Amino acid sequence: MRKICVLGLGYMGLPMAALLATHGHAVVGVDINRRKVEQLSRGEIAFEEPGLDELVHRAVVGRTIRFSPTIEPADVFIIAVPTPLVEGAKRSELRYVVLAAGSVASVLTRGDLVVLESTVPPKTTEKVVIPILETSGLEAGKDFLVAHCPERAIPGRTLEELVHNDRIIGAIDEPSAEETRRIYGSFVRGAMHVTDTTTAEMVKLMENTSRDINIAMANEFAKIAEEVGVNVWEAIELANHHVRVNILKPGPGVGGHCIAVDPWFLTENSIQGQIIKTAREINDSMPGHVVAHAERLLKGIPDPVVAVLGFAYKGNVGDTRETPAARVVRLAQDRGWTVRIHDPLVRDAGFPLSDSVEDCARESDCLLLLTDHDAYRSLEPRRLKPLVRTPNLIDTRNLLDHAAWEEAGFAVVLLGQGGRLRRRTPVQVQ
Ligand code: SAJ
Repeated sequence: MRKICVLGLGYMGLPMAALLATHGHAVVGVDINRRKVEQLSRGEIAFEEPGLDELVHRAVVGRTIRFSPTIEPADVFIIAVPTPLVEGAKRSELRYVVLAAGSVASVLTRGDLVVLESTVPPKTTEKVVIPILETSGLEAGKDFLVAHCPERAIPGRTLEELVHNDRIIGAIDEPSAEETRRIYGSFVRGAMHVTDTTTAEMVKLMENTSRDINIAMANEFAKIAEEVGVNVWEAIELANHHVRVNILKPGPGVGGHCIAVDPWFLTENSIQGQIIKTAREINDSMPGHVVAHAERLLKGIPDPVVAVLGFAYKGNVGDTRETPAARVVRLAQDRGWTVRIHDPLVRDAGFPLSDSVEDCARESDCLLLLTDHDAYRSLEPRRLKPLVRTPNLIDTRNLLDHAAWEEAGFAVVLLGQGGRLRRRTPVQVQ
């Protein structure tokens, strides 16, 4: 059994802490936010993640986890603090990593292992974290062990993916790799691949950047399809029948704390990165593109009211970090439109939220579906039609049955559909 301090009790740190605490370790969850520590100590978790409540509860009852605002000596330190962008700039804010490494340095002793989980620009472990840890008077590799083990689990399936996904262990030497493998091996069922710390940093950034670029390609296809009168969703589905093609889906933009952020970590210290920057710009242009669709539909309507359905950054989660919905709402408000927002999973949007879809839709001039929550699939256009002032619908996720909405009297715009919507004709298979 190892005593493990997990620093940062957010979307990744808390699940990690709970998994370690239910797999044979004594865990102290540390966070500088005292309110969060008090809430967790009372068993309150500030965000939804399947299975997490139960796992934390199990660890608390089994007394293998406790929460504290202050770090204490331990055998292992796992740093899982946020690495956002610097306000108004396209580069990483490493302030929390620096603070966390400094606090580890204050209690570090010979033989300890320090693992950095936070996503960081290449060379951060070597050039930023290790020098801070060495202010303890101890030397990395000689006196203590270091690894960078980037998290790769997807919100909404964090626990399942933390257990079953492969892990990358970027270690400074063989003993660091071995000890990290031992700790993570207590719950990870995927393979663990060992490399150096800078390669591990780069791998994580490449994964998210590749997804960002592929989504940008889908978004660009959507814009071109609108110009040439093609339904991009149908075209993508057909293209994906090719054995070596797998195009992702267009949408109102890329949100979340990772994919919209991490690509900039690759470009911040490099003169390369043209595709990366362009992809970011294309994805960032999507909220404006969606609002331009709404502008066309709302032309001539005085004091329009827009009903936004879905505020989370993606379907079936309540997470609003970097959500493109916030940009859509602000752009709409800048035009003087009244915006109402509904989301069945979001607790705090930073904007007032309607209690029900009906409240949101009442007397509105355009329903704007931004998030592909399963709950929205069962929306009934015939029930909403008498409530709205003008029956317009924009579907940015291709979630709804457009024929049914048109039959109920709505004018429907589907993102990535050029010209009029047409019924899907079955594709002939030879
Ligand atoms: N999106 C699209 N079209 C798609 C797929 C996604 O528009 O075809 C949008 C989503 O709506 C969302 C955004 O992209 O706004 C990102 O969603 P996501 O589901 O692609 O990814 P995240 O941000 O929830 O999690 C990603 C994952 N990375 C990869 O799949 C390479 C996850 O494995 C990482 O652990 C996570 O980032 C992270 O923490 O880095």
